[in-house]
Amino acid sequence: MKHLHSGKVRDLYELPGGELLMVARDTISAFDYVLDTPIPDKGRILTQLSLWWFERLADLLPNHILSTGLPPGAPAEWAGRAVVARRLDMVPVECVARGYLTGSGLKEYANAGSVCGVPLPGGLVDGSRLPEPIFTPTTKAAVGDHDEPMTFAEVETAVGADLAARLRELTLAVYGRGAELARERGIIVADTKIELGRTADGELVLADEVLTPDSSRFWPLDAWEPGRSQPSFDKQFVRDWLVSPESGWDRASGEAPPPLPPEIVDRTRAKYIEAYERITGRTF
Ligand code: Q0Q
Repeated sequence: MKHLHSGKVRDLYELPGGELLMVARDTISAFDYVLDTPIPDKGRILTQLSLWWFERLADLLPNHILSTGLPPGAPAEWAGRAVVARRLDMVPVECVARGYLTGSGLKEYANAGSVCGVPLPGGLVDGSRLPEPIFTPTTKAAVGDHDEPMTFAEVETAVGADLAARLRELTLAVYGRGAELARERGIIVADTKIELGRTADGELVLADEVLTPDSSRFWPLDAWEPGRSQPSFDKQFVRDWLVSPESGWDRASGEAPPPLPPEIVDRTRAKYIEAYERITGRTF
């Protein structure tokens, strides 16, 4: 099969019939580095979580999944973390919805009192829940560049008013469904990024992965406290260890982080399993 693209934690291939094969790796990224130490089963756990969400979102919109079985020629070790997807004409906009203010959105808000041109009330702090979820699209930056925020008017210029309205509507619907269900199970989905593509006859289809800790910020609900940085449901053990004296890593040095100790790997794997089992009600 032909290798098309490698992301931080996933690879994309083209199959002989023209379909795509998306393979999730066990790698984890932190502080904008892809760490050397894999988290065993992370790729499989997040692929299965994403497939569970695709099923639950099917009444809102179709998805790109054609098969979850391994195609001929694919290595057996990819079982459970590779999906065959139909090739779509991807919309040139990162479709992001935010229910909480943090990260780049918080920075924009601090400067302008708005995010992607959407005005917000005063007095919001890091981790504040927004009065209602907002659509905060960005450009699809080239590898190594940063995605730039887009106003809704800029999205309309890029893809036309009708499609822009559909992107906002679907992004907010997917986020709303996911955030509500996850919250009932003790997990805040603070924000999420979805990828939408179009078929030859113009149908909008949900692609990529959906509502995973890699495409979204997952926070433990019981630790939520606006006014400071929220702990990550899945990455906090890694972050805390990397910035602790124990790691010997100096983040300001610009050097890549050191390998993770087995205990941090194990506890992080357990968090991915916990997120999967809480949300899906299934045992991994
Ligand atoms: C497509 N990606 C993401 C990516 C690196 C995934 C292109 N059904 C599709 C999909 C999907 N999904 C894509 N293109 C056409 N049809 C998805 C960003 C990047 C690894 C995996 N890039």
